Amino acid sequence: MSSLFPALTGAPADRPALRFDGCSLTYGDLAAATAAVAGGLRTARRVAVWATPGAETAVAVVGALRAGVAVVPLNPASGDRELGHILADSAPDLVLAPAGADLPGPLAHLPRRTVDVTDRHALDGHLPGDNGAGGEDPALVVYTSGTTGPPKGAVIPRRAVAVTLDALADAWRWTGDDVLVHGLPLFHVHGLVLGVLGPLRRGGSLRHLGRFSTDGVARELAAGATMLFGVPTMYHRIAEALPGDPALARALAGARLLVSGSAALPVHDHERIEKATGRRVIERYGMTETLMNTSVRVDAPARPGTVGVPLPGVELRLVEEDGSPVTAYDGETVGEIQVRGPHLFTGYLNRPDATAAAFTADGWFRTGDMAVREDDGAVRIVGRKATDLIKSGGYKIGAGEIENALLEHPAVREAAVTGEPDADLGERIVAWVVPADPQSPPGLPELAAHVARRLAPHKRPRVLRLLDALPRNDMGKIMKRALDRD
Ligand code: MCA
Ligand code: AMP
Repeated sequence: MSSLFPALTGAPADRPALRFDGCSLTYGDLAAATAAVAGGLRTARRVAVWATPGAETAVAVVGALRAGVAVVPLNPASGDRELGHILADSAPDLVLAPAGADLPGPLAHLPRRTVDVTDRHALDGHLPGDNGAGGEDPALVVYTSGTTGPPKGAVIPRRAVAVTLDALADAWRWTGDDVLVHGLPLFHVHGLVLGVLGPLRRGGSLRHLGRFSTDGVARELAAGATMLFGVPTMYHRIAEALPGDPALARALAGARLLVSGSAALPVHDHERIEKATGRRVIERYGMTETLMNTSVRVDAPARPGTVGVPLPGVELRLVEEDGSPVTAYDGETVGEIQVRGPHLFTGYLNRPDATAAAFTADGWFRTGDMAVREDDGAVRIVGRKATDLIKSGGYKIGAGEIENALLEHPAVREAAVTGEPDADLGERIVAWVVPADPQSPPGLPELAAHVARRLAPHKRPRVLRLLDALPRNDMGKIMKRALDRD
């Protein structure tokens, strides 16, 4: 397969590539620094990357990909339980991390390689290289939550990365002249694949905010950035800030493209942003396992609330409960979205059972998302099959993993976790708990810290509701729909 990043060798050496807080790299810098990383990975098969929101993460990932080595991005805020699972499951040869990063216990036994973005080792001509790796070879193993059990590692091949980024370039007229700004985390598809590998594949540049803020967005868009990526929570915060921030409104008005994804952007936020800036936000729909499936095209009329049409190369269908395809483009008939094409992952690492369950016999991937097709072919997502998956701040979180973590707390006898609507996060995590001792029930801060320490801070419950007993059916199964809000 041809190179994932042709601009690394083809672009002028002084062309800007990446800017993170206090660190700017040109294509020349990046070519040399990633060659140094790649040169050190000759015998590795799979490496973990301590994915802080810094230039080291971009250099580590691109360096590994140049070496033909698969990357397992790690959330630096992951708790010991989550990290332990990911490391045991993915068995990386070593971890790439910035100098000075304080790596926690589960990483102690793994060889560590420090990433130095100022490394200027020239290619020695013997790099196994990008070109040595095939399209089916894994590029990334990204961990994603399911309804039950610990997260699964989605194995994403190199061809899927190339295909999805090129399809987005077509839909968005994304070129090397674009300058992207975002503050997304770098251990998921959105921030890493679209947000870092995307601009580098185009030969364009990225300015990463380190941490999302409306001020950072306004500053970079006013200073020449052309595109903004964000999750709906970020656009909601922009919509909230706009009335009191004319500089933000001016900056957004000047952008070429505003893109939202990872969860549904409420129509109200679409409308508030359009009213204040004259610019619409474009939605695209994807998944860790599928990368990007659909997008509103930059040349299509605005239609807030839809996620656009299938991207080039993506086969998409809606399927009824009984397996029959929905053929109506009537905006009403609901079916599960199933997709097929070269943008799909190859399977879950070490989980042939889960991989088999995710596909139909003829190779369609079952997304679990429910949608209708509008008369113009646009897809409108209306819900999700599994009630035990929660989308909070754009992160997918399985109720089961939080319930298991809660049950490990000595003050918890029984636990059920649900998501409920939240204006900022989309959904917030609610923990329903039967205390072990009703006389001294646990408090929310204690349970939130317990979950954050074991799993990750974004998986912590935001609301605690204490009960005498959980509602159960005759089989003893918890009836989540019977859990009252108040
Ligand atoms: C608070 N914190 C805690 C606790 N409480 N830490 C430990 N224990 C506690 N009890 C810390 C947090 O770690 C964090 O620290 C800070 O307080 C704020 O936390 P939080 O309230 O959770 O964050 P937020 O500011 O509300 O974050 C909102 C956000 C974030 C910025 C929108 O949710 C986010 O970045 N979302 C992006 C998700 C994403 O990229 N999803 C893509 C996956 P600190 O200061 O260290 O941060 S989906 C995907 O990839 C598919 C393919 C797709 O379609 O895109
Ligand atoms: P993840 O598994 O974390 O990659 O999240 C993928 C899920 O995010 C999808 O299955 C959808 O439920 C949701 N999602 C992503 N983009 C959108 C969007 N634009 N609108 C609605 N839901 C979305």
